[in-house]
Amino acid sequence: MIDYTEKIPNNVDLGRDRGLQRALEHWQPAYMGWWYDMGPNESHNYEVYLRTAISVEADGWAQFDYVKMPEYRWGIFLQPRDEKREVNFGIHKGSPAWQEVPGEYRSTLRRVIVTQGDTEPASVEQQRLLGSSCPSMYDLRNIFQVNVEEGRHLWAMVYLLHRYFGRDGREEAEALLARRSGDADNPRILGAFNEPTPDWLAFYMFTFFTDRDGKFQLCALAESGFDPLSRTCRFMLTEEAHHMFVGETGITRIIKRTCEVMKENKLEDPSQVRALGVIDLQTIQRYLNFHYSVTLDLYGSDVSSNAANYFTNGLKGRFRETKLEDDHVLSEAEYPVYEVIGGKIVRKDVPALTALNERLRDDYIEEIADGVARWQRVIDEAGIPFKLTLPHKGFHRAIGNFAGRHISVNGEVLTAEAWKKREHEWLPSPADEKFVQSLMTGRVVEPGKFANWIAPPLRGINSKPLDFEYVRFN
Ligand code: BYC
Repeated sequence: MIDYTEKIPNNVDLGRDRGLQRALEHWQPAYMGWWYDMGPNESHNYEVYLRTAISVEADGWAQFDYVKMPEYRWGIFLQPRDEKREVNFGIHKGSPAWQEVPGEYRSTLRRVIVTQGDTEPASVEQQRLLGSSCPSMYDLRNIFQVNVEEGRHLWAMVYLLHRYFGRDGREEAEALLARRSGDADNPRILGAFNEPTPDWLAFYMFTFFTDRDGKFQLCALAESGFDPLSRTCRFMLTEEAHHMFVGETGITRIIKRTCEVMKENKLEDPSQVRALGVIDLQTIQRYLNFHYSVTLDLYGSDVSSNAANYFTNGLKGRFRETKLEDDHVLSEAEYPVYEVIGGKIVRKDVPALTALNERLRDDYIEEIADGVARWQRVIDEAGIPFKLTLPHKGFHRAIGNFAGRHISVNGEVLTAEAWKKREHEWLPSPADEKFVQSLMTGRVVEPGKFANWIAPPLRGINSKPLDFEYVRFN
C-alpha cells in the first residue's frame, strides 16, 4: 500500500532513508513552483474529480474524489519487487536484476532516465492553455487528469535520479524543472516536445500518437535489467493507458460529429462542412499526418549504436522482450531498414542489434494502424466515402535515414521544391489551424453540454453520468 501520511506519498519506505527524503522534500517546493508557473492555467482553485493511486495492485489502485490540483498527492509508486527477476537480454542475460546502478552504465542510464523524465513536464507545458477552450467539463477533467499524472511521471524519474545517481542526479532533477517546451535557449530534449499543442484536435492527436510513444518506450524500459527502473515504468504504464484512451476517443468523437453533420446535410465539400462548425475530415487527416510523423522521430535513428549498446548492456529491451522467442542477444539476426538511394527508397538489411529503434518504431506503427482502422470504421458506418491513411514512414521526418529527404505521403522521393508546393495538402496550414482554433474560442463547461464540433462520449468517468459536475470552479 501507499503511505499517504508522509509528506511525499510512497511505497518505497522513503522514511527509512532520511538523506534521500530530505533531498526530495527539498525538490518538492521547486516542483510546486514549476506547477504554479507552468501547470494548467488559472486552475489552482478548481476542484477536479480526479483519480489518485492508492495501491499498486492491478485491481485496486484508483480512488476518485474532488481534489485541488496543487493538492494532488504526487508520489513515488513502484511495482512490487520480484526477488527472482533476472536480466533478460544482452550480455548479462541470466544474472540477477540489478538493485543498484552498475558503475559502468551510470552515465548512460542517467541519460535515458533524464530523457524520459524530460518529456513529462514538457507535455504539461504544451497543454497548459487548453483549459480555456475545452469542449466540455468531462474533457476538462480528462486533460487535468492527464496533466497531474504526467507530473507524477516526472516524480517517478526524479526519485530514480535522487536515489541512485547522487549529486549528478540531483542536478539533473533541477534541470528537469528549468527546461521549457519550445524555449529557444533551454528547450526540452526531444523534438516533438517542443512543438506547440495549440488546440484540442492537436491535444487528442498528441495523446493518441505521442503518449503511445510513451507506452512503447516505457515498455522497453520496463524490460531493463536495472530493476528500480523496470518497476517504476510498470506502474507508469497503468496511468499511460488512460491518456491514450483520451486521445483515441477524443478523435473518434470528433470524427463521429463531423460524419453526423455531413450526413444530415448531405455534404462532402470541406468548406461546406466547415461552415457548419465541425472539423472536415481532410483537416483531421492533415493533423494525423503531422502528429504521426513527429512522433515517429521520437524513436531515434533507424540505425543507432546507442540503441545497440542499451540492449547489449541490458539497459533497455525490446517491446515485450520476454515474450519474444529468440536468443535475446541478437548476435546473428538482421532487420530491414529503409534509406534513399538514387531517388528511390530501398531496403537494406542491417544487424538487428543496430536497428532496435526502427524495430520499436515498427511495433508502434502496427498498433497505430489498428487505432486508425477503428476511426475509419466510424466513417464507414456513416457511409461516407473517405479513407483515413497513415503516411509513409519517411514522410516529414527530421531524425534518421529520411531526415533531410522530401518524401510524399505515398513514399515518393521528391525535390525540395515539389514537396514544398504540396506541403499543405499533407500538413496543417496556418489557415487550417486558424479554422480549428476558431471553433475553440471559449470553454464549454455547463454540465452535460458539449461543443458543436465533438460528439459526447459513450459514458462518463467512473460510471458517473455525462452531466456530472466533473470540475467545480469555486
Ligand atoms: N529529437 O542514436 P540516436 C513519453 C538525439 S514519450 C531530438 O538516433 P538513441 C511521453 C539523441 O538523443 C517517451 N533529438 O538515438 C509522451 C542522440 O543525441 P546525442 C520518452 C533526438 O539514443 C507523451 C542523437 O539524436 N521516452 O514518455 O538511440 C506525454 C542520436 O541518437 C531525437 C524516451 O524517449 C528526437 N526525436 O534514441 C508525456 C525513452 N531522437 O546523444 C510523456 C528514453 C534522437 O547524440 N530515451 N535524438 O546528443 C531513449 O531511449 C533515447 O534517448 C531515444 C533516442 C529513443 C529517444
